[in-house]
Amino acid sequence: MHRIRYIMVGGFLGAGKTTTLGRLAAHYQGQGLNVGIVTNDQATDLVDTNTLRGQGFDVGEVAGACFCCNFDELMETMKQLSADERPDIILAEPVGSCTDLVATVIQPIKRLFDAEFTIAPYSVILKPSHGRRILRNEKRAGFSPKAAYILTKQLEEADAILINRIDELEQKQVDELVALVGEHHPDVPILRVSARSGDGFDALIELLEQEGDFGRRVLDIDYDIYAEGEAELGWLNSSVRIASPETFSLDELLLEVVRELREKLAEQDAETAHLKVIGLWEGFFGVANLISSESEPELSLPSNCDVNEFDLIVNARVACDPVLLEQSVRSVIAACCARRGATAEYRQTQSFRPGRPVPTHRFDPDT
Ligand SMILES: Nc1nc2c(ncn2[C@@H]2O[C@H](COP(=O)(O)OP(=O)(O)OP(=O)(O)O)[C@@H](O)[C@H]2O)c(=O)[nH]1
Ligand SMILES: [Mg+2]
Repeated sequence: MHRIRYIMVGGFLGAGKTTTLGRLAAHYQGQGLNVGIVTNDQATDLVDTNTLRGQGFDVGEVAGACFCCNFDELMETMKQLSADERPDIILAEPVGSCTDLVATVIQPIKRLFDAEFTIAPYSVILKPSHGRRILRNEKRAGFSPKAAYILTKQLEEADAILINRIDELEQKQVDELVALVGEHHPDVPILRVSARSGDGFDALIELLEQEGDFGRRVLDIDYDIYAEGEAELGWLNSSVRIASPETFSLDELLLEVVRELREKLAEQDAETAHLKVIGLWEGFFGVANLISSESEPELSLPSNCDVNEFDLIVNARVACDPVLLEQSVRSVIAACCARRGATAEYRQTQSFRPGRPVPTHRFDPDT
């Protein structure tokens, strides 16, 4: 029985993890390898799971708690992925507000499941806009000092740091970021990538093939600051069936929801970490995102579909009261539906502040 290659890619909310995993999965499948993906969230109804399944990948999900706090379910989910055919590779995406994953996920896999898995270098993606401000210690750098603490800890435990979105940056800006990250993390390889265009992925794939004792950078971390940083975020997952007597463009509606939510949240001075919506209908899907309050909403994966009925999933991670977040989501969806004479039937909504992380295991390789 071969050992499965465990490739985990971390990074803050909206950094580009799902886009990166989709690209890696397509690459490995193209090489004839059997690939499984595991997604993760604090609640059910994940845009990411549906996005990756929509692309034809075999995806298991750990929903309801992060990998570190629900380690047994991560292992069970990976076992399920192996039920039909044992994967060669499992790509895992942890929650974007999670850190300390080396001690609580990689080390436990190494210690308890060494016969079954080999560990690839743990890569962490840096979202340029956010990362630059935090590493430069600028004012209002990233929600709050406590949330910025999470991002810096994520980078600290990485075997490699990926500077993403280079398709949007000038060479000079990329060089500046590489220098800035290098000042803080002088011993860590830094890769320049675009998950969107695939630039830099040859180097990433080469890096991920390296054999060695990866996942060793166990953090010295203050769980009080970490927990308070996470709890500053309002978290919302909602799934809604939208139906109208008239046909309308699915993509326009997805973008409208994100655009109007952005406006509503700006009125409340609530900073967005990542707002993503997916529309699903009969095998078609479209995705729209907003990755910060300053950026423009975008249709990252168009469906090019006209529909009169579809399932909408909203995942919002915004620094505000979750009650206000839910009210904002409901009023925007109501307004978008009203314009089309459509109805919205809520299947499920969960809105909350993430609770304190309590890892199942926490191992230090030196103890
Ligand atoms: N221009 C550009 N956009 C990108 C790139 N990578 C990701 N994006 C976009 O950034 C947004 C967020 O990407 P995701 O892959 O969903 O980010 P994530 O890290 O998985 O987000 P969470 O799971 O919410 O933490 C999407 O709109 C992507 O299309 C990139 O290299 N260039
Ligand atoms: Mg994701």
